[in-house]
Amino acid sequence: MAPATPAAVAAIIPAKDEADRIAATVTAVRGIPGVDLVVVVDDGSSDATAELAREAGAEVVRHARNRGKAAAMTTGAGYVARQEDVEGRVGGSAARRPLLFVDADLEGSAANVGVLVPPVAQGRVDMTIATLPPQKTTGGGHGFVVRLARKGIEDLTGFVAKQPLSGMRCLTREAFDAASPLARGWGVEVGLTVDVLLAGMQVEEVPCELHHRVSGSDWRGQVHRAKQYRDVALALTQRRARRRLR
Ligand SMILES: Nc1nc2c(ncn2[C@@H]2O[C@H](COP(=O)(O)OP(=O)(O)O)[C@@H](O)[C@H]2O)c(=O)[nH]1
Ligand SMILES: [Mg+2]
Repeated sequence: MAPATPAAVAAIIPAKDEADRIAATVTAVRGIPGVDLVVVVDDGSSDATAELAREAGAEVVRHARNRGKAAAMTTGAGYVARQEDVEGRVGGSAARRPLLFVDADLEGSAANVGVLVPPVAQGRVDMTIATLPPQKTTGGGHGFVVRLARKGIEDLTGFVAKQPLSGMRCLTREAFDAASPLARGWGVEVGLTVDVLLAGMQVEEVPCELHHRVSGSDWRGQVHRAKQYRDVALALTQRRARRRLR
């Protein structure tokens, strides 16, 4: 029988200016069964995110300049692969740790992403995605980006995602490789879902008790959503074009 807890999982936390939350998030992720490596990728923060992450027990990789979430995830996965090379984990991607991507703004609730791990570690699915309960504060968005993402994923793959933009995911190294190079910026989640499914792999959404900082309706929130829309649209356009070429 498969073990109840996997031998090893690597957690990757992309972070930009998360000094208020990163320590609590790292501490919670370090406590997840099976997680033996926690990497924070500090994407050009102007605050103390990197120092606080290190103090909380994470390994920290820094981008000198802000390069976006997808670039940070790629950097994190590369860091894990190099660690595994040093450890002598040979035998191709199957010998490598599943990767657990966790947003930096979840604080203590990040402990609950642990439910994403067993289905992947036990080989039942290739990628799990967390779905979040209604948040304590409501967002200022109107669901445009979510609808664009959901419809785009469904048209390309037939998969109907409840929360297509959720960043909390656990996936095998094979699944990560199938989606690489990752869709840029905020298109990364949609790109991952489409690419993993089109590679013939299994994806499952798993309810998870998570609470994050919700983008508001102020100008910052609007700018965030505009960038998300642009990046999601680009990720979908590229994948439609690729499908036409096949
Ligand atoms: N690498 C990287 N991560 C970012 C950037 N901006 C935000 N993040 C991280 O991406 C995650 C999700 O961002 P967040 O602002 O919470 O977006 P939301 O959850 O979609 O509202 C958090 O872990 C952030 O720290 C960025 O420019 N680069
Ligand atoms: Mg968030």
